Amino acid sequence: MGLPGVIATWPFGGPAASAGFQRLLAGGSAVDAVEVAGNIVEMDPSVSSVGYGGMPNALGVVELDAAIMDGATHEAGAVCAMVDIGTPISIARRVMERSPHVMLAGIGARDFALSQGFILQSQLTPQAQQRWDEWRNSEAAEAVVAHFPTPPLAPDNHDTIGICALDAHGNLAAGCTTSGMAWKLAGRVGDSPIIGAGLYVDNEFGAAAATGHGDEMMKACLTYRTVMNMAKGMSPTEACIESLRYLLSRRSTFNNPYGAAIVSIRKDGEFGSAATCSGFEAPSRVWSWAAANDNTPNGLISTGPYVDLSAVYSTLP
Ligand code: SD4
Repeated sequence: MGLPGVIATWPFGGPAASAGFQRLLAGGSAVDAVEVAGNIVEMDPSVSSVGYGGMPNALGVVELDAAIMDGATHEAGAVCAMVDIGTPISIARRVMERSPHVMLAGIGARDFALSQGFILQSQLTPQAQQRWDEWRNSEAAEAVVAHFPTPPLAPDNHDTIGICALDAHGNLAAGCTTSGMAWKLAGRVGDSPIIGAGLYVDNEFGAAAATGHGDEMMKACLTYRTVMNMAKGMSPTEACIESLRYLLSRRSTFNNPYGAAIVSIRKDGEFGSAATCSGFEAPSRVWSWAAANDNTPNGLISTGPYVDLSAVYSTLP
């Protein structure tokens, strides 16, 4: 059995990983740890890409995506394009545990959350409203409305908290929660709530979660591939790198600095991570992730590694 721990994407994953690890120390399961880690970021209005405080879509509506997967049971739950309900990863967990389905969308997700005792609460903060107002009055917004190109990105207008946890019983779990790409078309759903794309776990081998340009990433089933790479014997970091090399080989138009990144944890508790590039829409922005275990209980933030672009496959090995 491995060393319990939690890994999460981005610097805001630091407090999340730490809170998740505390939950593991208190006897919580890997699923509990993933949920509490997600909730911390979802409820933080200063994080402009997850939950309350997330950036809205092109119509000014905050649509949230989230999913959770339990390695012990191989069950999964997800919500997508959900409006006016907070803590979406908790709704995803309810879908997993209290419905016969895996994913609920839009109004159905919201009504299910209400039936579970959650309350209606706008997820649009005044700051996010102001950012949307500024965007809506820009030429870029006209282009989105008129031509539907990929919406312009800025360093703080997208990012997902992806989380993987291993508990003291040796069970794994993974989760993702996000407001998706800012200014996305209404109804757009990214990779984050899709099992095998934004997150995946196989209790025998490991767990993985992803962040980045979901419209591209979900075409390569990145996290399924990462876990299967660990099953083949790769280290968690090698497994992430191989998946991203696959993405880059199959999506030759995948445009760095639109980035993609993965975090992973193996059955023995070893952490791994990789990204396609530094930058992620801002030259100075580096790929960062956070991990917490007995050695780093407060969540240590690390950076990189990056895929060696000269080693991207021309044909698969
Ligand atoms: C999405 N993957 O909705 C998410 C956004 C993200 O870094 O993680 N951006 O496509």
